Amino acid sequence: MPSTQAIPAALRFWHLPVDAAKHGHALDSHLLLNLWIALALFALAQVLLFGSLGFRRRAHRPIHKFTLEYLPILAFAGLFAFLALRAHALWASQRYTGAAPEALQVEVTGMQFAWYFRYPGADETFGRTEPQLVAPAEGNPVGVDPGDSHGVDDIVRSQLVLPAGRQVDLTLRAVDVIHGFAVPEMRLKQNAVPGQIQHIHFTPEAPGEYAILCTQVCGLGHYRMQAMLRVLPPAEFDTWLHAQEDRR
Ligand SMILES: [Cu+2]
Repeated sequence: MPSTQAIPAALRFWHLPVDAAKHGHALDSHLLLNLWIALALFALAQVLLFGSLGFRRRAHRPIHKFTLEYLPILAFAGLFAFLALRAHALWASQRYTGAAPEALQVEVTGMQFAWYFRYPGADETFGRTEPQLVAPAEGNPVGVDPGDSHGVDDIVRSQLVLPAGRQVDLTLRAVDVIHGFAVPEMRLKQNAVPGQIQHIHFTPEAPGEYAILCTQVCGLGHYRMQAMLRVLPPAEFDTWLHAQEDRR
């Protein structure tokens, strides 16, 4: 697939956003396969439609019902089952397979109307959170329990910073209503649902800055619920993370 830069500016409006994640190519290929098949079926339908205008059925050559009805139905059922199962396998590979043990753990919390990102700190374990402790104005936006020693070194930021080339395991939570965590360039979209923990893992590959959106209409301030994802080269990420640990 050509990169976005290789496409003339006038034609970019229909093109997909730049693909900056490892799994992006497989998803884009599947999307394009769906579109090409839809185009081919549309063309076939037009050929059959116009062809039938001049069709004269000859009495001595009856078309069997199986050929006319059941065969196309079976063919379409097989085609759509193939596309659906392939799509499901791609979808499930980021959710059901489990992240690699060495994946970077980051917790994402959605609330009206902001995203917060928590890193587990040096002990690599998230501290306990309590809904009644959520207090953005007092510097505890995700409700980390100060009584839990694992939470002492947790780092909470309003910007998501990740290293390029390393798998990331996101744990999504929401504190009020359903929010939709989406980063088009990372081909990521997953709802954050109050009372549930959602996991999604992926590997960002291209360093850069990408917008994090909310794709659920979550209230009057939904339009301004945005955050920034910064993907850094691994060495720069390590420097950034150590600086955050010192700052905390
Ligand atoms: Cu939202």
